[in-house]
Amino acid sequence: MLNQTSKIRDTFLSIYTNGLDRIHFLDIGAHVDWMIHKLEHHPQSYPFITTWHQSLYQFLDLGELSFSDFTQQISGLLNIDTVDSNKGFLDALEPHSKSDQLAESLVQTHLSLFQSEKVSDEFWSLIREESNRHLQFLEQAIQTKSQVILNEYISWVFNFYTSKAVPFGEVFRYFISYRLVVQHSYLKEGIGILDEALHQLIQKNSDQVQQTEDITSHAKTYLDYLLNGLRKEATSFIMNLADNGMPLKDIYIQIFQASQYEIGLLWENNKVTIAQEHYCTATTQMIMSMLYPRIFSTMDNGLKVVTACVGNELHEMGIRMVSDFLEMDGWDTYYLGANTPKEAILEALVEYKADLLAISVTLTPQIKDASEIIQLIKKERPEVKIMVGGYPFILDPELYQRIGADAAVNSATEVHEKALSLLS
Ligand code: B12
Repeated sequence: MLNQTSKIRDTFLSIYTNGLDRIHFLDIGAHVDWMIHKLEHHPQSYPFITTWHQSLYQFLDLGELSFSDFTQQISGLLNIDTVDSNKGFLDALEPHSKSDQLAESLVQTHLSLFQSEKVSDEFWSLIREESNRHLQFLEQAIQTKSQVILNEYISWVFNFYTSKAVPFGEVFRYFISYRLVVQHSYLKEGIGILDEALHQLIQKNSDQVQQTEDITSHAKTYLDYLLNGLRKEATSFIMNLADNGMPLKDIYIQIFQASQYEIGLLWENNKVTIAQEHYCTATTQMIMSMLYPRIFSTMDNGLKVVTACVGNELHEMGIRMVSDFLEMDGWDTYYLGANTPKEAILEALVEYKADLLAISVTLTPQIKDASEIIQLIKKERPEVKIMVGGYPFILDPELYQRIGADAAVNSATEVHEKALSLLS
């Protein structure tokens, strides 16, 4: 007992005499692990540990951090690399546990380390809902060897939470728990790219993180109508532009795509509600349908394409645009929409005798499904060319090769030419 007490005293002393600015997060991580181990194996030390623990909480109560304090603390966090000696409850993680189980462990770890009073109710429900996805992004970044995808995602997580007024300190503490769990799980090989992504985050300045897009005046007018619930006005605005000769492809890219990207940024920055985003998306889809008679009027070029989103992918407007652009260029298109099962895609390719399969992925976890379908098609229908597109392929231009696709392009405007070059 004497030893434990003096160790706790030493810990106090080292924290307070070294001063916050010189504290290494290596120490914090190790102390947290040590404390958990002690609590598990020596419950009699509880009163001492509790006192020490409370001080540690005060130390970690970084709710009032500025962005630069936050980045400084993250730099320290990156130095935790030897915490696996006394891992306590982290031992319970199965080496191959699935991401949903791991997400539960992450939530429990966070609760054990920081206790519920240190986690606001809103943040608590966010991390309960979203920890699984945060882990799936890391898993896919590891599997596809894509640093840039993780960089972008960590930055997104940071911006998404802090724009909801979650204090920097809470996000920081969550990153501590996330990193600890990753380090002791089947994802531990990802610790290097995770640290790099955290490094990248701290190099960004806070203004860059918050920026929204600079959109065209047509897109701005259209979005203003939608955000004010003026669906009829928005529809007439687009129909007038089309009647006055604005090319459909320009309406799609410069107005529909631009306003969708903008609404995404506004939602990410907590400036519009989910309901407003749904309303905008639904209205744009409705107007796209009203434009269909103009799309289907072109000549047939004899080529056939199946277009789809895979896995749990619900973002279907991008692939719908790809489909419509190919239709305008004379292709016969077979649009399957959101979250299409692998088998259904294969059946459609066979039944439809398609020359091309176009797959869209917006969320990184769906890369796994895209990769599986590509392997299946390459085996069962090797003559079909496969093109992929969407956010991860824009971020990482070589990613398509690593998952076995024949090509990727960044926008519906480039699809026709690229497809012709693949099929020639
Ligand atoms: C609308 C929307 C939704 C809708 C989708 C409804 C629908 N019917 O499509 C709903 C509400 C379902 C949704 C849900 C979610 N969403 Co959402 N969503 C959006 C939003 C605002 C617009 C998407 C869109 O319509 N884009 C317009 C199209 C035209 O653009 P595009 O997809 O990029 O497509 C173009 C190119 O990429 C390319 N392309 C695309 N596919 C292909 C394929 C091929 C073969 C080729 C060649 C080219 C190509 O060509 C297209 C045309 O030029 C985006 C914002 C954004 N930046 O996109 C967020 C966004 C994608 N969503 C996001 C998130 C987080 C989610 C959720 C996880 C939220 C949640 N907590 O539940 C869920 C996930 C659902 C799921 N399992 O898929 C984030 C993703 C963040 C990240 N870092 O990954 C974004 C970026 C919002 C944001 N800024 O934070 N979403």
